[in-house]
Amino acid sequence: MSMGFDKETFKKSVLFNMKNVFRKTVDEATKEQMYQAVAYAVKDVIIDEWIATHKEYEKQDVKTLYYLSMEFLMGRALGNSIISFMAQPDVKEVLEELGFDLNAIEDQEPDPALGNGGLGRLAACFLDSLATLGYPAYGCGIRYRYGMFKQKIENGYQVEIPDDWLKNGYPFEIRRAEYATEVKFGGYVKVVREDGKERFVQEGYQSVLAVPYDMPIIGYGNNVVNTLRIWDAQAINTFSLDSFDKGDYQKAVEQENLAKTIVEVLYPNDNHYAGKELRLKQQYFFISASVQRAVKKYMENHDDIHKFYEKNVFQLNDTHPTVAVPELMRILLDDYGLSWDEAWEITTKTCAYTNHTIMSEALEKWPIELFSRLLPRIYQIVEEINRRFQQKISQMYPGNQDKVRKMAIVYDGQVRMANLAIVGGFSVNGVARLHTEILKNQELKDFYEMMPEKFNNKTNGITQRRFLLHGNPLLSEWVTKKIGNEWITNLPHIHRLAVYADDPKCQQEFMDIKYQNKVRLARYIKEHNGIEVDPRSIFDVQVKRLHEYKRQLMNILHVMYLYNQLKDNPNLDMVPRTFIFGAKAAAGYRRAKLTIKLINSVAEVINNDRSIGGKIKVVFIEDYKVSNAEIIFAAADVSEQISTASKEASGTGNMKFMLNGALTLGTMDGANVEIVEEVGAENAFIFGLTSDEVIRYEREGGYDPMEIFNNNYEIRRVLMQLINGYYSPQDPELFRDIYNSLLNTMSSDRADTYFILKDLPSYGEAQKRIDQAYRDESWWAKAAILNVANSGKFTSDRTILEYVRDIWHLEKVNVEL
Ligand code: B1N
Repeated sequence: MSMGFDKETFKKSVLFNMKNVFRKTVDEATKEQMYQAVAYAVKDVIIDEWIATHKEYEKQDVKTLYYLSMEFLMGRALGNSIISFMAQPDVKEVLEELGFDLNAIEDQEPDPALGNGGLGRLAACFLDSLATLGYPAYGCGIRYRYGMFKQKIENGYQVEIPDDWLKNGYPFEIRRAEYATEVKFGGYVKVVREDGKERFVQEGYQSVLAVPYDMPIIGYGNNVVNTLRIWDAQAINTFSLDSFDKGDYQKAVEQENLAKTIVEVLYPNDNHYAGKELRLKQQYFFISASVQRAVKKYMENHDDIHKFYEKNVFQLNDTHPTVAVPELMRILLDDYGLSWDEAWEITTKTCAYTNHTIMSEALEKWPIELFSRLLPRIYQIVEEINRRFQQKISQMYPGNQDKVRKMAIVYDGQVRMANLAIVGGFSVNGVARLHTEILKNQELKDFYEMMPEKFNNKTNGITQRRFLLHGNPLLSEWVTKKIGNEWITNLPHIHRLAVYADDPKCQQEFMDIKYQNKVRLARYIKEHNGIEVDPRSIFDVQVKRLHEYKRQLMNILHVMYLYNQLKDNPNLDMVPRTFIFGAKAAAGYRRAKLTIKLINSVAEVINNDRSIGGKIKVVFIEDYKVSNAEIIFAAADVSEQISTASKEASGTGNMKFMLNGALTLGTMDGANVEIVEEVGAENAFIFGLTSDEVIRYEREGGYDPMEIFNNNYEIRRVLMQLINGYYSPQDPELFRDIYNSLLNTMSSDRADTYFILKDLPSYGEAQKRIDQAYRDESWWAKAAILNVANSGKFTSDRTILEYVRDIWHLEKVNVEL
């Protein structure tokens, strides 16, 4: 049991909060009030460790990581905090004594969703691992007033509801007004001459006050509490309505509006760059505040700014925080008066960049006009970085304009953020082995040839504390009973389960747990979707953001095909299957939204057709998010990881399924490659084009989906059902765009951009293999247990240790209370 926690004190604290905050006794309290009272009691326990941790950091003068990210998809804090104190049984008891159920209380917490998908959730897993391993780190981000929208399904369509997560206050955050700092936008740069030296000052700007809120990040059982610091924006000067100066009044109103809009909402795009001015404002806002604060904090205890990089490292979570490079330069040049070379050395020794995608539509490129208008001084610095870099290119490759064209930071009227991030830092990493190889050999080939020493791979990972210990208590207890609890902080230890994979009794126990978890999910689906599903059927799950490259469309086309087979032959011998989908589509992504409608239309027809004897069910789970994800992973038999090879940088859902004993049905893409390597190809279902084949088709052409359409009757039949009203009798044209996207060259550069028809036959065969394999329960149980047993590599603890070893060079800290 953990140091800071005492059951009786905790109970008193809950009762005290109930009285003080709500003026209520426990028997009158609502669940929501109970949640608040418990959350504040938990914060009480945290706070001493939080203070102690930072005292220790200061005492040891540690090197600190700043993980700069536009997104942190934290999920609920209460349950995880309690687990981190190893106080879960006690808290459960206290609540039962007070007449409440811990699960129901946890359910009251809003799910802080300050992120879109994998990239934001990865940031959250990294913070969990950093604290658990005892490394000094801050997460730095934005306190969006509205997080990821809540999804409702109405008449089969996605409807977006604002996520007002701060409505009732958030008990775990602390406002730190003392660290508020000004961030400036617009205006112009004036050159001032002072004793023979030039100084650059920004004038005529608008500014906002960045005010940080801190959230505790609790290490597992080690007294370490790190900080997620998210910035709110406030107007800098309250203005008076009777202001004489019209200009001042106008400016004050504008600044007030700027502050309000800047942190208003998370852009709900995953793997897509929209190029909106407000987005660049958001980026500079939180970066300027974070970098200013980091420099100030360092200078409070050090006198030599030249050694800044010895105590600080900035990790850029994709290109979104790349203005950190010119912002650090600005501070060093303009505020500390360093020379360009001095400032450049410090900056490039401080910054490191992670690339998360090669999708070209995600590449951030800002028009010079916008960039220089919004950030005039920053733009000057970017131009100078570019000028010097182009000079270097010309020295290395004399007369080679092609190299300049490809690698320049400012080119063709645009600022290219990836190029800036590569040039401005000392490390560039991809997020899975295959992804990094593609970066080195294709996307970033020229940079790799010029500076190979910067490039490295860090295969993603996930935290087993949330996705097994918290999300799947039954399996978690079973694992601990078999092999002890070391896996909680040392996941490779879970390999000890492998010896049980062949044991019939263990197989039975495992399958019973899976069954109970399926019952739990079935209950959730009944409650939230009103659909009855059979927990004895195969739960075949695809949950992730909706994107064409992730190919939810291929999944549903296969369901349509299966349904046709069943209609032809109602006696078809197949294991009953429940196809489960969960996905949010970016609000402006038409085709993705239409795909959701298609899935729901197919579900509507199939689920209501009694002639197929319930052999297929299709469920679209509304509002897929971290909290229900935990329930979904625990219940899955089949994990759909079916992106077009080369397109999914890593994937992390794939790892969460594996950890919970689902078998992967996937392409050789992203981290699937490494998953299969760990678990063995015989314990997964692999199909489809390889990344080399995809890349060759993309380069050389030679893929014609129409040929498949003409020659494959079953595929043709399914595609015709998209345009003959089979699933949309009131509007036969409804799915025409999807049909066109697969066959019609006019609708995109190349029909079937993501090789869906090409991979469909081999996908269907892999699905058949699954149907056969599931009939042998012992085989299936063995393969599932082996998936759990071989998931050790995919803990984010391993990923963090690699970042520390190769990039960050942090020292582990012990915190004694
Ligand atoms: O990052 C994850 C990977 O596991 C996924 O494969 C990858 O798709 C995801 C712009 C992104 N890449 N790029 C984004 C998100 C928001 C945005 O505005 C791009 N997300 C990923 C973690 O490495």
